Amino acid sequence: MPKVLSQKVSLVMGSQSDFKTMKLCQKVLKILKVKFETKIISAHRTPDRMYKFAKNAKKKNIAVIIAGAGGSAHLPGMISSLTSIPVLGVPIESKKLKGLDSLLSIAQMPKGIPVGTLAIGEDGAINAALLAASIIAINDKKIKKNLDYWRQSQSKSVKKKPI
Ligand code: RP5
Repeated sequence: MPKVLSQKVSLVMGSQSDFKTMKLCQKVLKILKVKFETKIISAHRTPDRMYKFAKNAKKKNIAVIIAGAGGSAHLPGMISSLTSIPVLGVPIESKKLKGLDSLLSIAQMPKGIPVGTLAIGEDGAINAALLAASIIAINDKKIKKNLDYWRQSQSKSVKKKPI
């Protein structure tokens, strides 16, 4: 029987400076035991790297791409234009506009090439990992179990009354 490779998430970001936020994504994927790889890919500083990455992603059994970018954040949209693998965009909080620029750049994709857009910054990074895990869980019972357990623990951690 041929070995079925389990599907992987690819976590990419435009700059080393994005890792402060995107490492939370890694943290959640690790907790949920989702396989992933992490790369720096910039749409404008390393366009060849971006093209090669997006074109080879399917062959590498990547099921979901999470792309974090800030400012004029075209990385998620450009990757999505090169592959039909679902792309989740995390708007990084920028210095000048607090990430509103990143959010609008990622969310306002014209029709035809979608990017699933999360919240600005750390909340977005964490939710991108959870959403990627949910997509993987469609075909992976172990990940579904881990995700269900994570949600139950979250519910249990909420106190019934404030102290
Ligand atoms: C974007 O420009 C990156 O995603 C980053 O958020 C932003 C600033 O990059 P650096 O100047 O810190 O490398 O491409």
